[in-house]
Amino acid sequence: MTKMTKLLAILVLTIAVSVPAMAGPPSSCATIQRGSITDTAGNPISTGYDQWGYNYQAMLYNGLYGNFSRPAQLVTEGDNLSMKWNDAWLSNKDCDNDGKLDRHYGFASYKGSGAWLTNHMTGSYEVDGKTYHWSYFVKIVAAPADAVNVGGVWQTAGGVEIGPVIWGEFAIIQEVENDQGAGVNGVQYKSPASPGLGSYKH
Ligand SMILES: [Ca+2]
Repeated sequence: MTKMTKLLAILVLTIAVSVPAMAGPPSSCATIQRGSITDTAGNPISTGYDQWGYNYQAMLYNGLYGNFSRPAQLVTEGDNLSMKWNDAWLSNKDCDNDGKLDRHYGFASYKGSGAWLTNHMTGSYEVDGKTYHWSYFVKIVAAPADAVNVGGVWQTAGGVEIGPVIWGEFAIIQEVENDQGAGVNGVQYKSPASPGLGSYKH
């Protein structure tokens, strides 16, 4: 055994031993697999895609735009919507034991939580018998704890534009739009501070 191999083996062992004692989600966190977590209507959430298009375990939505609000009567046609989000936006665990998936766990509100969400919409429309396709992609992040809302635009503590305010505590940091019929193509907005989803934790 070379010195390096031995060192690596010791490192692996140290990590294996120390992980259970390290800080992390409490062991009492309920999981989707256990079946005790419910949606807002009180129905149990399960793993895999549900009838609306949510996969809460994988933190994904792939369905019709008209179904993202989980309507009682499913929409069967219309524009498509894909969403992705991170743990801070909507966790796949219930660690505060209220029977619901956690939002901004460990933080009083979304602001400063590092939460992010992406939406990708696609659709088509007809004008004079011709079909046009369009798509819209947007990245949304929770504003950092020290961000300031200046006239409807979040700014960093240093005064750099993060992006337009949306839903109170959030900022739009990137928009990409394509619409053949309207002649719209490509990046429509890119945050001067950063278009990176993981850039706004603090
Ligand atoms: Ca919860």
